[in-house]
Amino acid sequence: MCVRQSLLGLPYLVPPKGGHFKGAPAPPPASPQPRPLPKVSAPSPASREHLSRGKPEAAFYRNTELSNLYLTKSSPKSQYHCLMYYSKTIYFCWHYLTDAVRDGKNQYDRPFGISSEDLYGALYRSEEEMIKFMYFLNDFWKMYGRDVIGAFDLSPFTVIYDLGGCAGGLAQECISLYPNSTVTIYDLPKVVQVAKERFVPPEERRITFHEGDFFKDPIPEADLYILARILHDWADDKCMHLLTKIHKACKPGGGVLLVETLLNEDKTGSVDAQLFNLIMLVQTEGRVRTPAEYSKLFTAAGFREIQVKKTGKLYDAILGRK
Ligand code: SAM
Ligand code: ASE
Repeated sequence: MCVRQSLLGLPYLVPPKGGHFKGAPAPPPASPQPRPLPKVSAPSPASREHLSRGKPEAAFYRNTELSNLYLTKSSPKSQYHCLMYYSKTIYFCWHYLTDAVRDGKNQYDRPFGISSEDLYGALYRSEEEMIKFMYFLNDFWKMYGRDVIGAFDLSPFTVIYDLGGCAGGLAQECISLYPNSTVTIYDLPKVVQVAKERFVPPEERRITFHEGDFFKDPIPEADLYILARILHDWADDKCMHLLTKIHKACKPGGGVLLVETLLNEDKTGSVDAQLFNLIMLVQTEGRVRTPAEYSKLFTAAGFREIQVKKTGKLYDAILGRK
């Protein structure tokens, strides 16, 4: 059997040559006649007893190690929330992909009957949706958090703000990799409340919170600002507004760490990057960009020494200095 990377980075299992998984019944030979469906019945009490005596090979279907790792809710690497958000929320926007391409804008009015004038008002149309989004985004950092936080040596930066830090998955990675750092999660008040209640344990003294709107409210001084999956939500003018504010607030010698999926310079890219670009079209005001497009925004806001690190995984990192 072989394991491949799927779309969106999740591993999936491919049957071995010959076409079926070990332990599963061999598929019937191809037949031109439709075959009657086999009757399916629950295992008899005797066979259940047999299974519970620890002979799982008697079952046709069971979790593989990979399924146990990524698909069970209790696993620390669980991707459960990610899959649920794709199927229960994003999928409804995809119904209107044609309209999104025609209109060149996101689709909240058609499936949900709400205006997207305030993007996060639409994404967080109920507290339940907001919490689902927070769990969804946090699942990614169980897989890729270490790669992006370790892409550059961030140890010289000790006072760090994670702007739009959400549920804090990256903040947790950051304090665990850099023992002298403290990270403040800056996000909208209702997001900060849920992050405190559900995601970040109160005894974690190196993670603090700041409630605010990064477009309207002041941004405090820091050595490093993390912008993970923020700029892809917005058109260039809003990105410029935010980056310019950050540049003003940043200590001299400080910087910005951008974490995003990147397209190639010629706008080709991995299937994941192309799919994310379409998701950004149906769900946000932004898009997936190339390293040169981000470098241009950074430079225009006053940042210099811009370095791009491709991680080879779903998300890459760009560091700019003041
Ligand atoms: N950085 C996190 C990550 O990568 O998992 C979350 C990324 S999420 C796509 C965007 C985040 O920005 C959300 O947590 C959202 O609440 C926050 N956000 C959106 N608009 C904001 C604003 N005006 N001020 C502060 N935070 C905002
Ligand atoms: C957002 C990120 C996502 C807004 C809506 C979204 C994702 C799915 N829907 O900021 C996550 C995956 N996409 C990217 C580009 O990382």
